[in-house]
Amino acid sequence: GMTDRLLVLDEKEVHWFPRHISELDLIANRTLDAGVDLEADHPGFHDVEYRKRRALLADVALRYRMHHDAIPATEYTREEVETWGLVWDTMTDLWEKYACKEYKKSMRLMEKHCNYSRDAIPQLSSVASFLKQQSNLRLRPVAGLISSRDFLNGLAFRTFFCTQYIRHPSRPLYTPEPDICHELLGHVPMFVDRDFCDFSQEIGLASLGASDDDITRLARCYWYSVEFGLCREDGKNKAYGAGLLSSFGELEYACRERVEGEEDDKRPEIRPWDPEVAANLAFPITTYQPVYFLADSLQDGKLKMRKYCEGLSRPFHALFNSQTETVYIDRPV
Ligand code: HBI
Ligand code: FE
Repeated sequence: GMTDRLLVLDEKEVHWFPRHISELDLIANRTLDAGVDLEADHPGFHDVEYRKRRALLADVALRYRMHHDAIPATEYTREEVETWGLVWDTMTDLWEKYACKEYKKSMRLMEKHCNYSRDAIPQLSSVASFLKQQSNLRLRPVAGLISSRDFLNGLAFRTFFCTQYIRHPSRPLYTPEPDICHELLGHVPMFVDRDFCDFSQEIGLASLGASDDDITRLARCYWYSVEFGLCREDGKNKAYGAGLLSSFGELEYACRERVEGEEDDKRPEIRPWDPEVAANLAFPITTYQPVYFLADSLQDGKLKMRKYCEGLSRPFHALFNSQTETVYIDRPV
């Protein structure tokens, strides 16, 4: 298809990339196998009802068209709401202690404007219109995991691909993949913050037409910041990464202060946020992270990210016009 083609810019070949937001429809549905078909070790693999539910929600995402469609309402079952409530109840004290101030502030707003509570799973459509208003971030339903390139290309358009299904009820505090709890409780409150959206979009813009090696580097930067980032606040380490903010075990592991006499090998390594270092450090996906990166602030994290992206080699510079929802490119003449 056209999205697999190369573009030729100034006699250099670059990977195809979307130029208008509507073209995200061309990449959003390229779900990786493990994104739609559950793998044999998934907690829901043998559960026929669960698999039907997943297929239904996948269908909503696959049919969605950017620009034409409002996100359809989803009626969640009682069991799904119970899973959500359990995650919520487990996380509330931990957020109080370890979430960054931007997260906590946004959480109050989400409660007020988007019906965030332990008793109901908020509707994506309501969350999406709130985010549009606050930070101009867009949500776009997706059926499951997509490639790093496709996922990051969405961020260039200030668009976050968002799953809608929930984890299997047999393991309410575990999920091998993003789910609605991870998206709405981990990512969304951070996306109320404009600096944080700029930060994410910076990575996205750098991913357009990037080489495969640069995509790997940018995906690592994304992982160590948007998913597992820490920032300094009043002399303490707080979480702004969604992977931490939606994980009861790892949030405490990453943020709690050292206790008297504790051995170093029980503690994660914490390094100052440096995209150049993060870009070259592979990460595990099935265990707690051995290394976390600590930014001075979200603002500082964003400036360092911008500087790093400017240093990547590409025959053009990409800019997003939010009025036309188009990416423009500047080429050296
Ligand atoms: N796909 N649907 C979806 N959600 C994600 O959070 C996601 C993804 N693909 C790749 C990815 N995240 C990251 O791990 C980076 O590779 C960008
Ligand atoms: Fe995530």
